[in-house]
Amino acid sequence: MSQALDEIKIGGLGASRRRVEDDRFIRGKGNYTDDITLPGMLHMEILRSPLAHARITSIDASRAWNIPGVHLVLTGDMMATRNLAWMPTLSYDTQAVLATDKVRFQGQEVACVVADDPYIAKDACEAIEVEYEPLPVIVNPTQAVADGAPVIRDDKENQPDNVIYNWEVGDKAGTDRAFEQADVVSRLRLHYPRSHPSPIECCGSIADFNRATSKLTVYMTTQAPHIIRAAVALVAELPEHMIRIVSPDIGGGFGNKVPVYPGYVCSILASILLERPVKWIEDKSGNLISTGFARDIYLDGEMALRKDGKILAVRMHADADHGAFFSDAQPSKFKIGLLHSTFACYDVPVAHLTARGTYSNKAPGGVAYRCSFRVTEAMFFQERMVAAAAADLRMDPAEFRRINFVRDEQFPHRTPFGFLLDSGQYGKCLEVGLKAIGYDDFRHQQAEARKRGKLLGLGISTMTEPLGAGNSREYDILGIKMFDSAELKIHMTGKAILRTGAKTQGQGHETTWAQIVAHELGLPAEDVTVEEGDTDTAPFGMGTYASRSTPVAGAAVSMVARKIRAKARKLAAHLLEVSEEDIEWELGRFYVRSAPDRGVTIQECALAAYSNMPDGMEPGLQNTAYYDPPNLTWPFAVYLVTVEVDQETGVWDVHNIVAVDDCGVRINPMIVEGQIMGGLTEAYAMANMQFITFDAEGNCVGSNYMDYLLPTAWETPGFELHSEVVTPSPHHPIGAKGVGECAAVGGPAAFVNAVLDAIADTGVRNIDMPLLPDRVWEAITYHHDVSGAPPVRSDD
Ligand code: MCN
Ligand code: CUN
Repeated sequence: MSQALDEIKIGGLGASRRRVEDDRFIRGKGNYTDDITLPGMLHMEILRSPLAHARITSIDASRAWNIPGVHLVLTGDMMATRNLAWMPTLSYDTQAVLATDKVRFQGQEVACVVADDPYIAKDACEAIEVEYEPLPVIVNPTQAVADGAPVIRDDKENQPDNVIYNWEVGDKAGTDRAFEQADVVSRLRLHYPRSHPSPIECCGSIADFNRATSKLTVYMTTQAPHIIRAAVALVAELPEHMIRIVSPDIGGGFGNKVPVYPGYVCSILASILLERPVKWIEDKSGNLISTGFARDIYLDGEMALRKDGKILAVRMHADADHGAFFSDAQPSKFKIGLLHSTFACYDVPVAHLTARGTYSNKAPGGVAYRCSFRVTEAMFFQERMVAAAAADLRMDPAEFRRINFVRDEQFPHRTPFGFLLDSGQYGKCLEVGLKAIGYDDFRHQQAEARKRGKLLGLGISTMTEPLGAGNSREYDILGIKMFDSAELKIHMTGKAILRTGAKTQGQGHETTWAQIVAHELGLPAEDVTVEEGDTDTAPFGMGTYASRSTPVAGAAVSMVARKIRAKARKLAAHLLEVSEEDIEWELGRFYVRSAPDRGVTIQECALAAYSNMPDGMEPGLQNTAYYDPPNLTWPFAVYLVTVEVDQETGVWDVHNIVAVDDCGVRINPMIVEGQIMGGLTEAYAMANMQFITFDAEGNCVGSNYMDYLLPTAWETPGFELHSEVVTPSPHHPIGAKGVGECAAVGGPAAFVNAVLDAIADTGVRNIDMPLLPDRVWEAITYHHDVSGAPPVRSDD
């Protein structure tokens, strides 16, 4: 006779619970970094370089110092006296905090002013006189390795050129042999342009050094507060226990808020020097010109194919433009992130990948933007290659995928680059997608439309993403192993507070983590408060990026709740006066196996933990779990897009978008759908309208929202989402896989494939993103590929 609670009713696993955080967000009651005002707080602004590459011959800040209301002017030389002119990056490189010798990209931080208000600070920045001696500029990898190229990083010993790394993975000899057996070799070269996460809230920090207690508190926009605490301890040489990093509400991160930026460091030093709180809030152009660029990678690939469509081998090379400093946050073993997750969902017998990273006179690039460390590039390349290969074989692209997918019975599947895929049903996802978009019908309509001179196209893209770094064996950042944590305290009245080492930026952790607790313990989700982002209270964790929260911190939430349940079971046995072995659990309640009517609720156990514990038992009901995942989780998705291209103008319109996402068990289906819609919107933006590029002088074209377009609800097409395929992760405690980035990762290729399918008759194999109308028009009109980013275009 079961009295188990209805899990959906208490807001457990699978409940589309409304987001608790939205109550404050939509009322304008969020507490963002810029909302915080501390007594005596001063304001900091940054002076940025107008030039991309130049020697600094002099900096005269005397006029700025004399402006009333100015408290401090920081320059590189002053930073140098404190050993803070340079800082280490998360990829074992160094980055200038404030420029001393040279500026290396347009927008680079040259000086800072701290004043009574931000307007005085901004005016004073303009009063600083900097003399520059311009140097030749490098804006792409070809220029970076050209003979006689200026060495950008002449500050570094043992850096004779602009090459950061050469990296390779896979089996070269085996791949070469497989190519000899090929019936057809399909080739493609493409550029994934620079893109910018561009969260609505820019970066910022408020540093508050208290001389009386020697404690430094920093409120800041960071996705990884504990890593920042460690970085500040090392860079500023402060004891770690005297540093408190608080990440309050974050207005979107998308990867932009993972790196350490000079503004953070300067505000901290300014607060230490002035012994007053110092606030730095970046403006939009500062954010767009200097922080967190992603992609900017040239990919060359070859696929060895058998006539019947089987992939025999893949060979690829990546040229990554990292800008002036190599500051990616990524697992240290992998110089080009997880780019080698490419082709993971296909049964490729053998593969080889080489990658070269180079410096250029651009802001640091290569950071992850809604991708698990370069997976966006990996999947884009894969799906564009697959489309090209199917075309070369004159095969239907759906059929080509079908024959090459890893089959259900092959899991766990080892990829040629060494990853172990946990689970999936790839073929089934594809069938659901094809049916939903009406694939066969569409092909008829397409043929009909062509007769009438109308260009319709359909693009397919699939993706599988390695989500959930660690395990700690393989994944670390600067040697810090990647795992995560959760701490759960159950109060005596059965209400609870949960804290994790992750940090929500809009993903809804306050809602979903409580659902996991509800699922494990039967406490109503609304009785569980979730807190993240304060290093003084949260257990140590690596933060939120790479959609690792559900796979790692979310798993820790399950595990800590199970520890609590184990102790509650002892309390239940004590209350029911039976031995623990005679106790059974059902959601929210322990009962006596032989007498199911006799039971106690989890709330009664909680009260007993403080008021009636058995002899010898430690009082209280709280615990912490650190979770080191055995493997990554591998969600899978199929995205299908139909478009109509206008021949005369090159403008293309989206007709339909179908998304089939299999992210294992969904904690909150509504939140998952929101994540997918957000990702598809970003995918559409990258494919259609976003272009941050650089002219030959290194001027950043696109550092404002007139050039770099953000789609609103008005431009964004509608989506049809499918959730019927669920393949639980076999190693995650509740079978969930990450999902936060899937659609941004897999989406772009669907749009590009659709446009290229519409103009297939022209023989054009590639148009690089963004598929702006002039580029599409050029391809249609001249029947040639349109590749690369200005100023280098393959046809120049
Ligand atoms: N979820 C779920 N069931 C699953 C998987 C996830 O209900 N099987 C829920 C989670 O509980 C969580 C959300 O979906 O509330 C996203 O979970 P997850 O996939 O674990 O991703 P993270 O929480 O680690 O979020 C990071 C991811 C990244 S890396 C970027 S970039 C991105 C993204 O999330 N940035 C975002 N989505 C974003 N969404 C918003 N609103 N703002 C950002 O900055
Ligand atoms: Cu990949 S951008 Mo998110 O990892 O913060």
